[in-house]
Amino acid sequence: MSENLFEILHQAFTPRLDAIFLRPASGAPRSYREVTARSAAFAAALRAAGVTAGDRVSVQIEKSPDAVALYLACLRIGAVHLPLNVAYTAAELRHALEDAEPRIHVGRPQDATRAAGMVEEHAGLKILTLGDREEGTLVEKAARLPPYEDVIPRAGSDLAALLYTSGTTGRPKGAMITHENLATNARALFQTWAWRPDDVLLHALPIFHVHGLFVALHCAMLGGSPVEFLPRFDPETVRAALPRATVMMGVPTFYRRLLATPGFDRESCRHVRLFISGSAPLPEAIFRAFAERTGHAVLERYGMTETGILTSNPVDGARIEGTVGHRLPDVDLRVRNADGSTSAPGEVGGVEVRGRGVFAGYWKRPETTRESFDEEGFFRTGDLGSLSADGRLTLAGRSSDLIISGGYNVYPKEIELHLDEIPGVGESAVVGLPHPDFGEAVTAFIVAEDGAAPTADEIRAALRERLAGFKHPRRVFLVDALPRNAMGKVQKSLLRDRHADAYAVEEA
Ligand code: MLC
Ligand code: AMP
Repeated sequence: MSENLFEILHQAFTPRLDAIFLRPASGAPRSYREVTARSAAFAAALRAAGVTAGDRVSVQIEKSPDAVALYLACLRIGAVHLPLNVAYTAAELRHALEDAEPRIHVGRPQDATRAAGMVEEHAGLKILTLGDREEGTLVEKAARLPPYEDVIPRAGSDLAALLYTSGTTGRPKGAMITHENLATNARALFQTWAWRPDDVLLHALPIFHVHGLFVALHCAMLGGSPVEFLPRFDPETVRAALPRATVMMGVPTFYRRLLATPGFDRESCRHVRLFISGSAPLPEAIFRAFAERTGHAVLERYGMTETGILTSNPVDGARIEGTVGHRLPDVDLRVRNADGSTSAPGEVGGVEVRGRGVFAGYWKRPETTRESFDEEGFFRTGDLGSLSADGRLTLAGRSSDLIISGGYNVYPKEIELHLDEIPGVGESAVVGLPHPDFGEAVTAFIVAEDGAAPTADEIRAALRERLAGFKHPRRVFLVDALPRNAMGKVQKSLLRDRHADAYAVEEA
């Protein structure tokens, strides 16, 4: 039997084909039937452009109902969907294209010139824009073809998506996500969050990451639920749309900004049954302030690109601030000490997971893949945590230097490599420092070469071409030397401790 995720989702929402699926902030709402039909139209255009099962289709486009239809079109024809942050620069895009070798790249119309250059560099790559009806766009090509209504059979182990996530090496690597991974996690969340027939999802997340694309949209599709589909998180728009919603998912920055929004109160949340937070730690102060203001205990869950969602606080029962709850069905989770022994309850160790939701490995990186799993098939998440006697996980930080800024992951190494190339920079160290709005802020420490330090403007200008804005250091400190231990390794913890208050007074 085919295990194509498209079929699983389609079967689930078929009883509600004529109900509204996506209600964008502007433009007409789209029913499940319309989005399904659009996916068949895009599937025809992709196939006509030569995409076959297993081919990668990279997309760097704005959030829209058509972007969702394109994702479904990829699933339908067995192609591997590769979503990219719209903030990525040409250099970041180039890395993904070189590594993933997609058959087709679908970009924004305004990026057409940038994309045209890429075609010359990547033999066999075709570029399309989603566009409107102009000549050569995906939409226009689809309109000239009969829709492709079939669904290509897939095994559970076949790839459905390739998501680039950074590594300690500094270069993003593709996490291979299968149809089974996605279906397993979608079902587990649907069940754990007790999805209801009358649920309405408020969606203000980007759809190039696990959170907005898989976690949020798959739950809605399994329920045939309507989605208030906002282009981005704007607190005022969210406040205005909330009275129509029963479930909202977001990163902690969303909740902090909502609390700072005039008029956001109990009345704004009158129909909401569940506020869900994840992707970064939810500060206890926000949890408490939110509960006080709205009467809602935000439900915190924990996950990763490589694994999907792993644990969740309960819908019924106590949601304990500072903990990320119990493991989901189908997740085998343990906490181990450095010597390989199982940590005692309350003892902090490395979080390791196994199960049908855990990814198939890193694209074209068998060695890194092998190193990420242990001999029993457990994936080392890199997160540190402890389990309570009743199985609740509390995270205690990360074993890597990963920075999470407003829910986006930033790997210091990637930034340091670029900083070190700037004339006048001798060496650099990048750390995350506590920030009132983003949770953590990317912060750079630079040692000048021969005393000729670049100015802050020069650094900004150099990075603009190379890195998406959310990765840029919010502050750059010029220092005489980086603190090092006896082995010569930069002591980032000292930098973090010494400058912990750097953003304490920054206007949030
Ligand atoms: C934007 N900017 C950021 C930023 N987002 N800077 C630091 N950290 C961020 N997260 C910068 C831009 O580069 C730009 O800089 C300026 O802020 C304005 O851009 P914007 O797009 O208008 O920003 P804003 O609307 O304020 O965005 C903040 C945000 C957004 C929190 C709403 O970042 C967001 O939606 N985050 C969600 C991320 C997410 O979905 N994560 C899930 C990963 S999946 P300049 O200099 O150009 O002006 C995952 C697994 C799991 O982790 O468990 O879910
Ligand atoms: P990503 O690689 O973008 O999928 O990010 C995954 C990482 O986000 C995890 O390894 C955690 O470090 C972090 N994360 C996700 N959810 C939470 C949470 N609820 N609390 C703390 N950290 C989280």
